[in-house]
Amino acid sequence: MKRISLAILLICLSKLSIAQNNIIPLPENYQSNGQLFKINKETKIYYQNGLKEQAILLASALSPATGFDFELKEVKTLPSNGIVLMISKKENNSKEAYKLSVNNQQVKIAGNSSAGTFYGIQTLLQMLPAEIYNKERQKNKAWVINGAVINDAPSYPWRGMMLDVSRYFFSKEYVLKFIDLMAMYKMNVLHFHLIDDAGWRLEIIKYPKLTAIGGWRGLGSEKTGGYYTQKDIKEIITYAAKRNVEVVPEIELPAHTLAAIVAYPYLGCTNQQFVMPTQHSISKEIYCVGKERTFDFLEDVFKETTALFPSKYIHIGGDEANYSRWKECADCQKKKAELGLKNESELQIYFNNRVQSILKKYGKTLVGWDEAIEDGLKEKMVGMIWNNKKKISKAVEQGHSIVQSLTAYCYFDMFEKNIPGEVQTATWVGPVSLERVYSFNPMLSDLDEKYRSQILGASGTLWADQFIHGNKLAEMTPLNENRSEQYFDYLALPRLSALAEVCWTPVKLKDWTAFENRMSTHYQRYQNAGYGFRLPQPKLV
Ligand code: TNX
Repeated sequence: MKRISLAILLICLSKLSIAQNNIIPLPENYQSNGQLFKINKETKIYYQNGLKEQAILLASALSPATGFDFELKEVKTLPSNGIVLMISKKENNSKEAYKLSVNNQQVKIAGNSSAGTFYGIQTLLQMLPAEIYNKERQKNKAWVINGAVINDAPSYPWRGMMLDVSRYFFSKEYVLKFIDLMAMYKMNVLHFHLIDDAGWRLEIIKYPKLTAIGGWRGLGSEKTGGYYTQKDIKEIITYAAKRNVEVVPEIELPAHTLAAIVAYPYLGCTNQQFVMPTQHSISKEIYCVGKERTFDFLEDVFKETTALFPSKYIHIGGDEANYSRWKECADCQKKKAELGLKNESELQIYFNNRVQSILKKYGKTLVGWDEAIEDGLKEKMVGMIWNNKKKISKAVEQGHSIVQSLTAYCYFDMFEKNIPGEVQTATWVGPVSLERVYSFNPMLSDLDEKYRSQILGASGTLWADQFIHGNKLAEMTPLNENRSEQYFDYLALPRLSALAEVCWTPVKLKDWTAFENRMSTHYQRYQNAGYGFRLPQPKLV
């Protein structure tokens, strides 16, 4: 720990030109006014427009480190002092926009909606000394905020992170803490990769074996895994919603489904009993497209899933389907002939259309990896592009929307830099450095103006296929503090902060050197808030 603190100090010292405004993501408009506001034990938090929940969140963020017990008060007329939370619609039509004004007497946060107010609060926390994120009381600290007027709104509505909880089962507590981290950086979509070959993590009441069998691998003391009960999921969704994070579940199909096929062998083409994998590989077992029972099963699964998740989006994966089973399966081939389809790719489009009509019934929009965007889809979908960016222009012309998750910028399971002795998890894309993430522009430079709003934003991924044995890699991590979950923090940070700025800040304001300078104070914030992270190599050391 001491070593990390010293390194942080050196990084701070190496950035002598630390700007006053170290906020990440950089706000759209920041005007300093030379005044100062000091939070002390007399400071009150006032709120209007039913923002009690936000006031409670703010007080609980400020109390531990300051040691102050804030009085919360609903007010009809605007007071002239204290911290004021309110909703006041501005010209900017984003519901996530806010105006934050700080002068000698008052901090006023006016959001376009409660989401905007929440983001104003996150900005305010970043204007305070980094110690504000400490869970213990910081004695003799002056809680001073530089006066400014900030008008701010996000560039993109989808500012996401994907957690692969299938290959590595993250505890509910980790997920909640990860949501806090996303909220700190104004990210708003948690893409929850709940299903894959290596584990089914979502309780489905009608099919208990999905989790009883498909949630575990290994035997005896080697047994690892777990799953989220529907109660856990509701808790995660409620916690996230309070922090303006929408949880989008991914129910992979037709491939990446070995765990389900182990639990219910009839879902596969061969009816064989397979076992849960203990090594990472992409299984060639796939849901049988030739059997109606497959669709009955999916109908039931989506009935429970859509009832559970309020998001209008359901991700169905659709990536990396190996068609060899469909080619060998008499029922699948019969179906292909009946439908007059030429090949197995068309069978997958048929599969997706069947799923899409189930989702439509529940008022949901389908999200899929880029393999799922094909001609012949009956409804508009959201394509999450990890690989084939050539599909984007045509997809938007066809009315689909896009979230960018390109491997070269958004795959945080990749190592960041070649550092001697550093354990590299995934390597197949090559390094994804902080600077590279920061350089990402989700917008296509030549995209016609009329399609631009269909580029919804970007999403980082924390794939966990390299962690299939639980702690194997984590024991070798540079953090040397042995838990896999800390290693995921290490993969996520600081890259998540860079992606947050990519998604939020207008591209014309982006500047790598200025970002690096602002970052220098954020390592301390991560540490105080209890997150693992990867330090850049300080230039002066
Ligand atoms: C590709 S991208 C995958 C995942 C792996 C990841 C590892 C995509 C849709 N599929 O199954 O975990 O690479 O980097």
